Amino acid sequence: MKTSTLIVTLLLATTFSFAGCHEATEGVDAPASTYTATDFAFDGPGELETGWNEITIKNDGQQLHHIYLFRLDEGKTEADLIAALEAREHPEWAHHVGGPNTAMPGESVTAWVDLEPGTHVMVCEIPDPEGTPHFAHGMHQAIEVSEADTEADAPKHDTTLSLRDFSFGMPDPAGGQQVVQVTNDGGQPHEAALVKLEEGATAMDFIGAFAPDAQGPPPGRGAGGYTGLEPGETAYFQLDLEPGDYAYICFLQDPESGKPHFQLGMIEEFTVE
Ligand SMILES: [Cu+2]
Repeated sequence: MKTSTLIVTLLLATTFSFAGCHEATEGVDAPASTYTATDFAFDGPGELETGWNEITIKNDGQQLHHIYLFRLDEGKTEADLIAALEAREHPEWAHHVGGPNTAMPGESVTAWVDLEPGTHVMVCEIPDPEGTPHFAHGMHQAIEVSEADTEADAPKHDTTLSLRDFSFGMPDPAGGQQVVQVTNDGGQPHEAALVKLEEGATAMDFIGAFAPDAQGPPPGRGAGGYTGLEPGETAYFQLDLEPGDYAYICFLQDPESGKPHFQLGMIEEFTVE
């Protein structure tokens, strides 16, 4: 490289980094909180403030875990929610706020959540090998959300994901680090559970491996995503996609048919080149 070219390159790099710097200081960065997941508990802040929050699950357990936040109507308690969830109910007074989806043991997943004031409860709905959801083993934590003086802005995003009744809408996937803006354009709460599939495996092979009579480990691994989100709401999550086959899956249940959404078509396989 000639010296003159090098100088121009350096000047351009400097200009761009100043431009990036300027944009980053325009808004308020979302405050970041980490929740450590073990088998079976969460450990993290019990108080947060309204607006965008960056929430990370750090899985120090042996099983898969996620963060699924509910905001409760006034007068309802953490015990009320756990009793309802144990009865396989998702009551009207518990609003799906979501959070970072499946983190493998030893890994972390980050999402951005827009919080409103009120009592929230964080649960893990992932089942143990016997089929009992982790919240029934005590994996839940209450979080009080109070009004912030200055609410943080939403993060910048690189791509989008639309949740619909019953499908996923997304542009052609790209590899690498990215922030996904997820919006529920449907009429029911939905989630996006991302799975990285082993070569030759389908998303249904992966789901089938969790059946009570299934043999062997599932042909894939949890790779993040976002847990249940109310219709009309938007959130964000971070991905780092290496080449391979993936699938978004929604495990939430359709109240009318009693079927999980993936059985109604809410399952989307894609390949990252
Ligand atoms: Cu769904």
